[in-house]
Amino acid sequence: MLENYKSVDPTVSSMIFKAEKENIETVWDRHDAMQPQCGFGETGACCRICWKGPCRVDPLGNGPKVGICGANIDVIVARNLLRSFAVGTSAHTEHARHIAHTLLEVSQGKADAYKVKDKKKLIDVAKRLNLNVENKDTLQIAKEVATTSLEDFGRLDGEYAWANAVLTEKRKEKMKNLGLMPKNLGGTVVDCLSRTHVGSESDPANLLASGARLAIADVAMMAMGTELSDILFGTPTPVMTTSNMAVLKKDAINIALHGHNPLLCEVVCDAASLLNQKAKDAGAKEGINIVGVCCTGNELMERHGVPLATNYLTQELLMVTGAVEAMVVDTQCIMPAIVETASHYHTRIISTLDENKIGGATHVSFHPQTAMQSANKIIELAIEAYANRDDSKVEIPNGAQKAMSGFSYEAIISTLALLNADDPISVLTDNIANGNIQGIVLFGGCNNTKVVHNYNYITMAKELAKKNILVVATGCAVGALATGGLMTQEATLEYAGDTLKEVLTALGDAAGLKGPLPMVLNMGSCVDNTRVVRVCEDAANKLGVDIDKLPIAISAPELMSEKAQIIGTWGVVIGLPTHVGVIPPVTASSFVTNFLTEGAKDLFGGHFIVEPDPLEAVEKINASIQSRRIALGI
Ligand code: BF8
Ligand code: SF4
Repeated sequence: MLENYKSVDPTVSSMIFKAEKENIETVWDRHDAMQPQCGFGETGACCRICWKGPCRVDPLGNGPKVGICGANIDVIVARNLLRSFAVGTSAHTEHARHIAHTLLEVSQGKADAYKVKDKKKLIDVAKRLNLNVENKDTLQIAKEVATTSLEDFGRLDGEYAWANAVLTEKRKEKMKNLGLMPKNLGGTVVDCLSRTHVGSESDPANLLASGARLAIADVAMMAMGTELSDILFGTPTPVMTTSNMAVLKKDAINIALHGHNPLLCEVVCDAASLLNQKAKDAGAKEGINIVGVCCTGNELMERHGVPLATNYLTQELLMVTGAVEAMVVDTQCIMPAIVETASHYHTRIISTLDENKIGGATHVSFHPQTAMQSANKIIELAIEAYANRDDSKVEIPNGAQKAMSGFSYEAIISTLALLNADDPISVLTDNIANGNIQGIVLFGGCNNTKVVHNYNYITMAKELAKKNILVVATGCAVGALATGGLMTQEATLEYAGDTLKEVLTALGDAAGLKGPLPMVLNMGSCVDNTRVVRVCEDAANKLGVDIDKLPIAISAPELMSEKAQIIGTWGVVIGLPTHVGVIPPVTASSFVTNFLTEGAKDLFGGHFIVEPDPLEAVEKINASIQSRRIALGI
């Protein structure tokens, strides 16, 4: 029955139907055309590292057991994995670097479109980076925060400031003892990549260990990305908004902002409000309607309540509504296919980063110093495109889903403080200790054509909440759980177990919501996973343990990207059981598979749980949570 569905979002299903009618190819058509997918690639047994290859090693059958150079299956699988992790880390890092660099330019008066919006956060960050803030003005502190952050890329002396800031004392100690505490970002990435060069490292255990060091470097960079974004654009606070493809408006110029980095989308929003009248003059009665896609959407949703139209897998389908004037993209998770989809409509695809051009798109070069000019140009292009909209092709689905967003670490702590101003985190830890909240699960990660779009997220979140497990979400999990109606008070009342409902109601009432908090707390984009790490850190410190003892787990049931792979890996390395719902390409090596699912536990306390079935996955995650509760004596 479920096999007949591609997505559980009805607004997506109606656009799939329209795409079929209009003969427009979608990601699912290309998935089908790709079948059967190569078994060597699927299990990680294919090596293309040097030009003697490709080598396909056959661990079970009668084929070769080693590559032409003699690399065995464990080495091949571990090297492939490490390379993916390095790409994921690099992507997070570029994101963080752009933001840090812009903060530096702000401090030097070189980027007019930006300013320090959250001074409190700036001071908090400075202190966490061990900077002295006494007698310094805002721009001086901003300069030091930016400089310290940028130094982390190639720091020669001292400690990796952001790794230091993001880990618990106990975890730092552990990683130092294991020799796995990174010194800086650049050296760590280069070290990992150079190990995978032909004829370099052929010890799979050491390759995996360097992946753990890289994972710490990655979580540090993600924290940098989130925290510096909060300084420039504001720390999110709870906000009501809407989600799914029904957020497009027939009588507006619809601009979809897609990608990851808030530097661009924030300024496009500013320009849109300034040019709204021009859009009305062009005939769009409702002016400009900005909607978000993927993590850019999450960034805008958490800070400004901008509606989130959809997540990764369905980005093409948004244009099938025939009502999108422009899809503006920056970097990461942008399907090259959007250009072909747009060609069937009047939609302009506008790429913006010189280092992330999209073949066939209109390129408007974006730089922080001239951000407003670029943003104005983008809006002008969208207004121009509106004149070419073909009304006969327009079909916007009905029924936008309401959703609450904006649960930053600070917002969560402030909400807990409503019940105990002196010791906010104890509200959470006491309720964990007394069993009202059995544990916490963070949903993150992507969508994947191997899974019915959004199905696993929604199925699992409801089951976990029923078991009194608090659910939080980031990244494309937000798109799934928001469009699935689970970021609402109604969902808490309908699905949460009795004691979880009680706690969420006490907090919601205290916050003046006249009812519970939403069943799923929306913590933002993928880089914002580090907001959750801060909650974990506070809870661990309160309970006097490290994170690896907490009844907290991660789930990425529809994961695909390299970024999500390294996030899952740092989840394990900081001590959390981490579920993935897609079989990773490692199964050709029992050594690597066993390390990820079992061996990692001994070293780090966390491990991977691989389970495609969502209900089985809930059982396995819950079993991990329960065994941690027993070990804690609660
Ligand atoms: O950083 S969850 S598909 S959009 S990688 Fe990409 Fe995956 Fe979505 Fe955001 Ni994250
Ligand atoms: Fe084959 Fe070794 Fe070259 Fe990989 S590195 S392609 S296993 S020869």
